[in-house]
Order: sequence, then structure tokens, then C-alpha cells
Amino acid sequence: MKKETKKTTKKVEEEIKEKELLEKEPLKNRIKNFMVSFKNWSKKYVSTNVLFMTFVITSLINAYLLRYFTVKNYFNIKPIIADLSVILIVGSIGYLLKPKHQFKYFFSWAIVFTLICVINSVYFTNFLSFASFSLLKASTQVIGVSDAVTKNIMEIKDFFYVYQILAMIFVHKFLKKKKYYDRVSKIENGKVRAINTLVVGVIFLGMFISLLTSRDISRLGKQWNRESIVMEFGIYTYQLNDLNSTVKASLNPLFGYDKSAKEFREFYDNREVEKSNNKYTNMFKGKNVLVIHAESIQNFALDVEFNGVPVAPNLKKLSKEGLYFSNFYSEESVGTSSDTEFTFASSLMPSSSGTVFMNYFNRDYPTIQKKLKEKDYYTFSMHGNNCSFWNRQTMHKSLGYDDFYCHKKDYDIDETIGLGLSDKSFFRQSVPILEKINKEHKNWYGTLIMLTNHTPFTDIDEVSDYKVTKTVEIENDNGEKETVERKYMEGTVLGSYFKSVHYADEALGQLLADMDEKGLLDNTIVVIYGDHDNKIKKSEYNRFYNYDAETDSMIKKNDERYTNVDYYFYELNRKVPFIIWSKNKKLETEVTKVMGMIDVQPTLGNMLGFSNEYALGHDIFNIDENVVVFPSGNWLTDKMYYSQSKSAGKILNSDETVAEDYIKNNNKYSEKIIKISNDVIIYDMIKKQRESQNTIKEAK
Ligand code: GP9
Ligand code: MN
Repeated sequence: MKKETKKTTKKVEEEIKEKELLEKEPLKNRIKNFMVSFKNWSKKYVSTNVLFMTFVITSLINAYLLRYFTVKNYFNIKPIIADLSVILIVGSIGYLLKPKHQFKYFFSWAIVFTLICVINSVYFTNFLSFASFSLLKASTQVIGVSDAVTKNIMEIKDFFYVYQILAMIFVHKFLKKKKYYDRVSKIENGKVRAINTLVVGVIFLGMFISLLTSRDISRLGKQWNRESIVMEFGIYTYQLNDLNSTVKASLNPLFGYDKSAKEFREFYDNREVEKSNNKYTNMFKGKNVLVIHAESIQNFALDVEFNGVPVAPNLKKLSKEGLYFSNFYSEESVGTSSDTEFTFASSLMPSSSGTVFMNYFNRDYPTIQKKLKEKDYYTFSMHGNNCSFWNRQTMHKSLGYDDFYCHKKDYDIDETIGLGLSDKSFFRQSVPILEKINKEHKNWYGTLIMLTNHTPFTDIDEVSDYKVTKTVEIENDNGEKETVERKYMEGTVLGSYFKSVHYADEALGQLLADMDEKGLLDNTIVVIYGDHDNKIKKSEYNRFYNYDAETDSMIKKNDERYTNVDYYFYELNRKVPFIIWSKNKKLETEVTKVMGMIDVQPTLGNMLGFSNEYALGHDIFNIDENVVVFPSGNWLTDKMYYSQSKSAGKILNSDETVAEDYIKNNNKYSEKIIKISNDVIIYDMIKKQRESQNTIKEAK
């Protein structure tokens, strides 16, 4: 009894001592306590979640290794967080199964993840890009069985990822032997674990989303640069996103075909047949065609100069000597460059969901390239950037190009500015290829896709000495005249854009000079188009238009010199140059009628001696009033710009008026053009209609 009282007293003393200690050093002790309980908890967690953790860790390592061996972005935290959140969210569901069944679940996912890594690794070895579900068929065709023997299509490192499967099997066997599953069954509350894991996964997802930039989000949607998606979003999110867009694109054609086919037939049967002859008909029949895809060149830049030095003297000269369409608009959607390549070639609008280049490449479109191939032309395209960007290596074949000269395959990447190989180097290296083509083929049609003048334009500052300043004469405090150089557009995005356009213009001038020297322009027409606007924000234009150099300040709104850069000003200013030029023919004509990219094929086709009954655009020389339809449903005529989102428009000439019906009819027309074009794209309508016509003929 006495002994027990002694013991209790000792315990009480100890507790008091501990309490005193805790009061003295509360924080230190609290941390210590926390660490102890955390250690205990993690020990317990690790020992009862062995299979799950093996799955998470191996999946994460594989995803990292894939980026390590391919795009080599070792230190970016974003894709690691993204991968982890996908793995945790996927893994959380596994806990809803009884422990002894969980292996099947995690193992199945391990196989899926390993396959994703192996396939993408093999794909990267061959195409320097990542695999897409929509491209699987095409890529197996490209690689081919014979290539598997002659080419090194797979490397040892491509199979390294299989260790995940082996690790899972090994761990599972080991756990079974140790009766792990029976032990865990007794203590595991599956639902609680599933919810906890899901919550952690969602927290990581939230963290990841908060790190995203608008550029990242736009790239995920467009999918044109698959490497950058993997670099920022990790391989699993990339593949999930790819699956989503592939499924959407393959589900679309499954519904509504009959109704659309009827509408398609009615549209083409009922539309007025345009008169086909004008003074340009067959003017360039038998000529070679050099098409320049002038990246982000906007029309207004042709009329800008800084301190007496024009931004684009070569383009200006070509526009004066050739046929110059000065109210020409690109009709691109999210597919930017690729949409323009498509609309230019096919006289169809861009697709309303996804992009033609990425999602609807395996269709039969009636293109300029195919029409000229019927006339024995050799058709080709050239681009200094990655061959896989915008899925060009597949889509260019689909458009009807015989060959695609691109990136490291055909160019030495010896000078890079911005996105990749500089335009000057690209053109310099293209001339010998063009010379060879010119020798080997009687007629050719080739598109050279420029790159340097691409947003964000800032890299140009390092190589350009073009100044975007303004020099003015002012009176100083002593009343003397003094010349000062104002910064004006220096240091602004629009300023860098002008420098960049100046560079592109110089490159273009040099290309034509080099080609001329080799006699390559003698039987060639040059067609130049700006592929779309420069994507620079409206606010940037305010400084350009409203800067007063004399006072070094902005012009006030109530000043009569003030230019109001509002919505309509900005939209109308997005026009791009379109020039058809020939060294030997002085065309010297400016066409001011509004024109869109889908009008190119009928207009140019008439000059080259072909037509396409399915063209949705018009030969600009054959119509009185043209309607330029934008993918948003907005439209433009010589009279008016109409915005669907505003349900309002701007009359271009303030003296004119437009009737309600005018707007109604043009709205209807725009809707129709977009609808028919979409149906052609989604249902491969032209091919299908041709096939059914042939069947009817054969039956007769
Ligand atoms: C990519 C280049 C740019 O190779 O053509 O494409 P964009 O971003 O303008 O669509
Ligand atoms: Mn572009």
C-alpha cells in the first residue's frame, strides 16, 4: 500500500515536472510531440499502404524519366505536381476495393501508365514528338513494318519503363507471402482512405492549376505543340487531354450525318453558279508558284516607318508592283497558323471544334495542291520548325503536298531566334533545295512557312538594330531648337513586333534576290499572305496611335488627333497582306474589296487554270459584294463589320445606312457557310457524296 502511494506521488511529480517543462518550452515540445506522432503515423501509413505507394512512386518516376529522356526539362516542378495529382486521383479509387483485390486495380493502371511511357518514348525516338490516339493509325503507317527492320525505331531506353510492371509484381508477391493483405484487411477503412487520397490529389491539382499561365492553358486546348504540353502538364495529363479531344473528334461524325448530307446537297444544288471568266483567267497557267506563309504579318505594318526608315520596304514594294489585296482578312480560329494553311488551300472554314490539322487530318479535302498535282505539278512545303508541330508531317500529306522539308531532317539549325530556326537561315538553306526542285520538275508549287515573326517577338531585340524611336525637334528652355530622340515604341511588345516584321521583311527581300540570281523567279509567281494578326493586345496600340513625341505624352481623348482604338478599330485593323507578284508582269493593282482567306483558292485557281465546285469562297474578281465570314460568326462586307457577341455592327461609311434585312441575310449566310464547312470536315462529306454519286452512276 505504502509502495503504491510512493509510486503515485512519483508519477504526479513527473507530470508536474513535464507540465512545467511544457510551459517553459511549449513550442519546442509541441514540435517534438508532433514529430513523434507524425513519425508513428507515417510508419503505420507506409507499412499499411505498400502496394499503393509502390504504384505512386513508380508511376511518378516513369513520368519523370520520360521527360528526362525526351524533352529534358529536369527541374520544372509543374509537371511533377500534375503527374502526382493524376496518379493520386486515379489511385484513390483503388481503396474502394478490398485489400486483396487492390492489386488487380493498381496493376492494370501500372500497365496503362507503362504503356503510355513506352509508346511515347518510341514515338519520340521516331518523330521527336508525343503520341496521339488520333495519330496511332497514321504513325504505324509511317513507321511501317519494313522500317522496323532497316531503321532503329526502338531504343533500349524506350523499354526501361517496364520495370514498373515488374516492381508491382515483385512487391505483390512479397506482400502475399508476408500475409500483408490479411493484416491490412483488419485495419483498413477503404472509404476513408479513398476520400483522404482523393482530397490530397485534388489539393495537388489546385496547386498545379494555380501555377498555370494563360499560355499553358491555351496550348493545352490547341495541342499544336505537344512537347510543350508534356513539359508543363506532364505525360499523364497530356494523354488524358489527347484522349478527350480524340474521342470528341471521333464521336462527332457518328451523329446527324443524314440531315447534314441533305443540307449539303441542297446548298450546292441551289447556289448560283458564278460566272467564271475575267481578265485574270489562266493568266498564270503553267507557272510555278512560290507561296510565302508570312507569320503574323499585319497589313498596317506595311505603312509604318520610324525616323524615315520603313518597317517593311520589301513587302511594300511587292504590294505596289503586284496584285495587292488591301482589305484581306485571315479567318483563323484556335488553329492559328494551321487554320490558315487549311483555309488557304481548301476554301473551307476552320473547324468549329478542335482543329482540322490535329483532329480531322484524315479527310479528303479538295485543295490547291491536289488540283495542281492533277496538272503534273510537284508540290512541297518547307518549314524550319519541328516537323511534328501542328501535326504537319501528317496533315501536309493530306493536303496534297508530295514532300515536307522541315527542321533537322532538312535544315541545319544554325541560328535560332524566338521559336526556332531564324527566317534568314531558313531561306538561305531553302534556296539550294528550290534550285534542285526547279531542275528536276517542269512545274512546282511550294509553300515556305516563316517562323521568326512569332509572338512574343521579344528575342528579336537582341539581333535587331532597327530603332522604333521618334526623333523630334523641340524648343528647349532657352528657346533654342534641339533634336531629341524619344523612346516611343522601344521597350513595348508592339515595338518589338515592328522590329520583328522589319527582320522578316529583310529576310524575304534577301530570299527573292537570291532566287532571282539563280533564275528561280523567271517562270514563277510569288504569293504572299500574312497568316493571321500578331495577337498583341488592344491596349498596346494606344501608345502607337496616340503618342505625342513633341510633349512626350499621350494625346488626350478630346484632342482631335486622338485615335480611338476601340473594338471595331482593333478588329478591322487585324487585316493581313495578300499579294500576288510576278517578276515579269507588271500587275500594279490594288484590290480594295473585302476578301477572306477562303477566297484565295477560287481567285488564285482562276489564274492558274482550275476550279473547285466545293469552294465556299469566291473569285474576288467575279462578285459584286463579298462577305468575309469569321469563325466566330462575325462578318465583314464593304459596308459593315458585324459582331455576334455584341449583336451589333459598325457601318464603315458613316454616310451610308444598312437595312435590318441586310444584317439578317448576312447572319444567315455566315451561319450557313460555317455549318456546311463543318459538315464537310466532320463527315468527310465531299468524299462521301462523291462515293454515293459514283454508286448511283454504276447502278445505272
Ligand atoms: C509553328 C508555327 C507557329 O510551327 O507555324 O504556329 P502558330 O502559333 O502561329 O499557330
Ligand atoms: Mn502563325
